[in-house]
Amino acid sequence: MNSKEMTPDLVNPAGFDFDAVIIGAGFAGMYMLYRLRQLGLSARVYERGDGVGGTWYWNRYPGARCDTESMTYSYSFSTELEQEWQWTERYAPQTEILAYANHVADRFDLRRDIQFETQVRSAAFDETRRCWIITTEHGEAVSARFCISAVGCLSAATLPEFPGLENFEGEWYHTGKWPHQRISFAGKRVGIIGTGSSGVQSTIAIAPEAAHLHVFQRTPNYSIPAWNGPLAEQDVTRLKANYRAWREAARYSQIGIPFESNGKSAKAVPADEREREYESAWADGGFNFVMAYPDILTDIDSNRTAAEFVERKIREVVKDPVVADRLTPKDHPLGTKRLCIDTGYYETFNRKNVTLVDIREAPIEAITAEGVRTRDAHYDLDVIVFATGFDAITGPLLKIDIRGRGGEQLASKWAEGPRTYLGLATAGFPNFFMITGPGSPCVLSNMLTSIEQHVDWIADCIEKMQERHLDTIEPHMNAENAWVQTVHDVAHTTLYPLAKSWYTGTNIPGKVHMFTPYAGGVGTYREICDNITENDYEGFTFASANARSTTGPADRTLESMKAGA
Ligand code: N01
Repeated sequence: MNSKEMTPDLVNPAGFDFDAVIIGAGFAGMYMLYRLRQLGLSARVYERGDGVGGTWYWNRYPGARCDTESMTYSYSFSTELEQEWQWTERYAPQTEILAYANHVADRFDLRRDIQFETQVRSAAFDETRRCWIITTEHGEAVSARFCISAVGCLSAATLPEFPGLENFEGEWYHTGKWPHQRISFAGKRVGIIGTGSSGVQSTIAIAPEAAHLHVFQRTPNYSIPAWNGPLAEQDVTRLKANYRAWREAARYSQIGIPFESNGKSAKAVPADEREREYESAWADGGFNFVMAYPDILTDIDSNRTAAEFVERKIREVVKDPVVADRLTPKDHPLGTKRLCIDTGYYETFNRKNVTLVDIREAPIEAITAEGVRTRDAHYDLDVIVFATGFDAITGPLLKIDIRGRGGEQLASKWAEGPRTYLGLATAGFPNFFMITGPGSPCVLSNMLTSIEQHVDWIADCIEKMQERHLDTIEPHMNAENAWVQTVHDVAHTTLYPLAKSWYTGTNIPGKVHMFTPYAGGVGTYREICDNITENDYEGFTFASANARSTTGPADRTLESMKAGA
């Protein structure tokens, strides 16, 4: 007996094609499908790739790996899955994460509800029927009661306009849309443009293979060692035995990864104590480093102590002092541009076949038939790798023509920046949910922790709507306004807004500059969401076919939200 047969009263009574359409079959879309099936609901997932995995399907560039540890960057919803899957390295390579995504799809029989190679073009709310009409690039149109975005935050790759690219006679690739076949760099002159996480990882992987590698850097970023390596059997066994407590700690942590904080201010402790702490955090590697003191991301003087430590490390590793200086960030506090996590990045610049090109000093003027021309020189290249990033957080959503009540376009509503309640929903767009949307911790967190929290919240909400025979849910405008203000205010208690980065939208010409993730921490955010649920969905408006009813108190005060009350 399938779940639909078990709960016939829950099945879509209005004759829509599906109870829900989910856009995207990455980790968010797959888990959402799993949870909706548990409720006995019908769902169709549309996925533009020909396989599951989202980010890990598209980002196949050499060296791509997750910089959250594999035992943490994984689903927690199934203890069997958790116990049976064997991660082999501390930080999993893209191939292993994609294999994991495929294993999940097979293990839970998800593929039968996923339509691959299908991009969603538009989603429009039909006010008369109270449903969403979703149309695809193939001209297919389906109706669904709920439309759930699982498009991810970093899935709209951007290629800036470089004059002359069409004349380039070599090969070129974007890290975020990497081909499926292996690309050989052996004996080739390669140029990488961009030094964010993708550029850092590709540099490390391509340098040993290429005849020569030119790294075109506009802005240096801080990179912290991962110390990646094989996972020790005893560590895996210990963590698997303790998984429940570990996951729970992650859920109530700052960034969805359990760290123990010393609770001190970096600038207030004696210099020798601070040095020992930083050495220890450096030796642990990864995001541990920025968590060494809780005020590194909120106090500029404390931040400087951490930045100076890393800058010293760069000078110790990189033999040429001019190159070391060029690799040293000068325009932003540590961690305010997304930290890179590497195994051997700075060391790569000691190789004879690697050259760092400072394109802040001498910008790229054009791509020519033979390579890249900067203001000062021409670089002959056989391959160019664009590691130029993404139209982050809002980009993937706004590529779809999403229209709510009265035909209002999401892009118009968000013309001055995204407006959401909790990053989960937006007023005027009933029954439209966003998994890890703008205004939630999203990219400031371990994505798997945040995805599971949002999916569970959405699934529980839909279940309650079924029980109460409610047709639609949407945020009340007052609650949304207060939340947008909260996200802004919390961001400005941190140093994040000081950097030009994809966090603030400054990497995209014409994009509104605004720090959109909720920076108050995963644990605090979860408590806010849970309190809202317990307070009968405070700030949300529900409606049913028979009567319009506001079941949640509409007006939330800023103070109550900040306090997570
Ligand atoms: O993109 P980025 P990314 N001319 O935006 C440069 C996640 N991720 O793909 O800083 C010249 O960080 C740009 O320079 P500048 C992770 O969250 C995770 O690397 O704008 N250069 C910058 O150096 C990450 O943060 C993982 O001056 C240009 C680079 O391109 C996010 O994805 C791995 C330019 C873009 O860096 C994005 O990372 C990979 C131009 N016109 C990615 N335009 C892991 O988990 C842009 N640049 C390991």
